[in-house]
Amino acid sequence: MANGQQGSVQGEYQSGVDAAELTLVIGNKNYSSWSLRPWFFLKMTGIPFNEVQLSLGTDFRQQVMQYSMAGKVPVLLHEGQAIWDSLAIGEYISEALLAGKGWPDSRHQRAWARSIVAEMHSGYPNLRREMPMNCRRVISGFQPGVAAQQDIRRIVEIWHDCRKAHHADGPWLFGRFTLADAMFAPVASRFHSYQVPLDALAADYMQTVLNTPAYQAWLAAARAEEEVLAAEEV
Ligand SMILES: N[C@@H](CCC(=O)N[C@@H](CS)C(=O)NCC(=O)O)C(=O)O
Repeated sequence: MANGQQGSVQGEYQSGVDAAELTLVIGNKNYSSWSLRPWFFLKMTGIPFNEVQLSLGTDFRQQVMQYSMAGKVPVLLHEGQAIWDSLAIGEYISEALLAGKGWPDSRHQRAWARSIVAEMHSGYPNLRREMPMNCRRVISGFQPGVAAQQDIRRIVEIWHDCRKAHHADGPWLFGRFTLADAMFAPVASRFHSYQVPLDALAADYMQTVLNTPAYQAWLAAARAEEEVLAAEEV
């Protein structure tokens, strides 16, 4: 089913989950790109949840170890179990709470979506290093290095391929909103912050992500945070 150009897609995803059942542990909204992924996925699919926010700057290790021995955020807590790592959390949400609707409908599309999500999850080290997520900042005149430019070109290529194939079904990578969009949401934020020049198709997709009430709510919270992590500032 096609969605409107922007906004909520919640109506398509009925989970019946009680907010009391689900807790997502995240880091600073301004900086924690991995936290944004499951947070955005839950918000966009309308699944209610509690949030525990930790500072990546202060006593992080000590605090996060209460939730996950992996020592990183995000962590999802459900039915007495901790699920860590953004992709494992996304898979869990799709399977346990969305009856599989977190992924596209056809096997072919699911394989494609899983491929680009895996590529995102394990790739683009130069983009990550040179252009750390910093939602509230807009940096003009930033020039990515050659390797980061290569990462950017590859991501734009992925967005093009997906949007060209699925534009008739809605504004997301696979038409309707899926986990793939949540996994690429921090890239949309980075492209905006670092003012990456984009063609119309890629700019349009970036804007689809940025214009959602979910992203806007994350951004408003990021702007309200006072902590500055020097290591994340370019
Ligand atoms: N592959 C993990 C990466 C998680 C990650 O690196 N999280 C960062 C915050 S964005 C973190 O916890 N950093 C703190 C640390 O490494 O001490 C995922 O997908 O969740």
